[in-house]
Amino acid sequence: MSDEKKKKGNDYAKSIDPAALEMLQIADEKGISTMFSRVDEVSACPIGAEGACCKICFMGPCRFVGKEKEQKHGVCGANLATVAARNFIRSCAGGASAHADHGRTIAETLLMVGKGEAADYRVKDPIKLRTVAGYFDIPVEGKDDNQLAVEVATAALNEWGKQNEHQIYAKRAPKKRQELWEKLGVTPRGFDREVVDSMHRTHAGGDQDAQHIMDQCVRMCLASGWGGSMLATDISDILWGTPRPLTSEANLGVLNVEDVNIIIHGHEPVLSEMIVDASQDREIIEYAKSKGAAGITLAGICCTANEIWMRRGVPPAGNSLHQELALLTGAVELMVTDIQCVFQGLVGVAKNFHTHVVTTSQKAHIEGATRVEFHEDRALEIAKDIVRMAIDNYENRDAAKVHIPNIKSPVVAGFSHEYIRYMLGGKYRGSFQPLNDNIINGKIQGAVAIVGCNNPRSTQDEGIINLVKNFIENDVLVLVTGCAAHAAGKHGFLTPEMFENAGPGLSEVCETTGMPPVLHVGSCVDNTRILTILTDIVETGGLGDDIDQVPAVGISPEYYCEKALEIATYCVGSGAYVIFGGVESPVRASGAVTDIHTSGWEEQFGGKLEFISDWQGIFEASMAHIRKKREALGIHEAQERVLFDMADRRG
Ligand code: NFS
Repeated sequence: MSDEKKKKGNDYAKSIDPAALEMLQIADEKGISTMFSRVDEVSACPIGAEGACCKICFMGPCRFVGKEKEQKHGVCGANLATVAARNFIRSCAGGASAHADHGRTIAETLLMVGKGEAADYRVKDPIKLRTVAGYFDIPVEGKDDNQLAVEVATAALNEWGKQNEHQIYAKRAPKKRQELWEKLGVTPRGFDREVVDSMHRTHAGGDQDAQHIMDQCVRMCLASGWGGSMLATDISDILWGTPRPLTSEANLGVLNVEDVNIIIHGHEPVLSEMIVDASQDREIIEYAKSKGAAGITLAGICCTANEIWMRRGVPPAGNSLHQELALLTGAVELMVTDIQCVFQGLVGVAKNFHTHVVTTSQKAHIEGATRVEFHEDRALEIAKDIVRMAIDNYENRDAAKVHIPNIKSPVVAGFSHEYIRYMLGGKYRGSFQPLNDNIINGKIQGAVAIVGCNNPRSTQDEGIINLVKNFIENDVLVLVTGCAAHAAGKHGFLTPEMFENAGPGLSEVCETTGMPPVLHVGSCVDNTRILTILTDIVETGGLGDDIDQVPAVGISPEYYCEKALEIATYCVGSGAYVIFGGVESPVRASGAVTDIHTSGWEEQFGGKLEFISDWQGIFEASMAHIRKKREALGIHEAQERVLFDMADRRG
């Protein structure tokens, strides 16, 4: 949606999700403010929205406005390119910090597990523990899980604090990519160093060359993508299991009027996994029954929902714009939160009901919320206290205020790259070869990753869903993560039967291999699984020798946050074409920085970042890119190739 259209306020649909529309009607009737209504009350600052305001010192803020703004200078002499580049890298530093610090917490938990200091957790995937030990060159023979957990966690935590050495995980990229990073000087050092470097150089009077700032931006984001975030994914798999497909249901209809309903919202599985355990405890369930409830329903919101959806089958209640709507059902006894994408508006909505909003992270509290600090060494005990608090609140529910939309869809989630290999090649011959073969023969034209957020300045789910639908119809395999994965699930796109809605080529491959045309790959931190998949595709052969040659596109149709910008940047640095939709570029005021993000990065990295507000434009640009990459590989003419079927695999 264009900014112009947005300025007109209410003249666009708030959501294409019928459950959201039903709840918004209730919000209107009750006069309860939500993100959907506040977005019309708070108009975006037009100068800040395009990255043309500099407030990093107190001689300003300096605003760059008017036709000649690119020729103007701030009090210090900075031009608009410098200002926009500094604004962009500082946003990415926020996003990268969130993702990488999430990884640090998971690594610290693994260390505690290994040392026997977090008795409620254990190593659930010892094979992955040994795989990760291999990345760090840690010998595994004769070591038990706990000893190895200590060694792996210690090595991993060391990555955050490295001074001049490069991150070990950078070696997981295709060889050619590593050489390119080396040549361009962007191979990432320790994560903490890269963020401090970025904040330091963008202090007033520091780095004042847009290109030079953007080079550091890529290096910092690579440190988060191939470092902190990828470690978050790997160590989560070690502690809670590498995902395999699980069935569940998605949307607000998963809440149960007869149960104590608990929503878990945020990002780190350290908390959500324990809440799942606590809510399944026999004694706790009996306690809920003693209070008159039929049982306990646990449901997730945002990315932590993805984590427990794909590992435990816990139903997702919705993406980030559903967080307030879930409370509006009046049927939620308690929402327990940790970090990121948990909005202050929740407390205002909860006040109208009996709902407790509980914050648990040392890093995050919301004024007016109930505080129960979470500590890994007493994890299950604290999780049980939180669940009991929800049960005790059940009797305070006002039946007259309860309205749960009867809307939910069946979903299958949890396609880790390990599982995709297994699904395509079987236990002993797991391989991406069948996928590559079918991309080469044109049955599958290419792949897109649809990732990231909701944003109330776009119609909720509209861009995501139209893109998913059109891509599969055009034989493009779709991978989804984060809030985009929720959208795909809510709208019925995460089932194997979806192959019937795919184009003839993709449909045939899906039917033969059992692979759904839309694969739920995980949470937002798990976008690193997509880097691994792309690297596997490259290493399997036949589709070029680096990520920028693969016919693939990364898309965030409804982005809202700094994390999304950081993901975009590490994907571009890895060679991907990335398109963001909904709101336009946050630094569009500067033609020079826009040029760096597009033609400049394409020349340097073979990938680029574009902002296209409407989904139709995103779709066309993506298909054109896929065609261009197929042509470059010489695979644009249709070829007939034999599909791998079960007999081939057995052979
Ligand atoms: Ni990621 Fe967006 Fe938040 Fe997850 Fe959802 S909003 S950048 S998808 S929950 S992090």
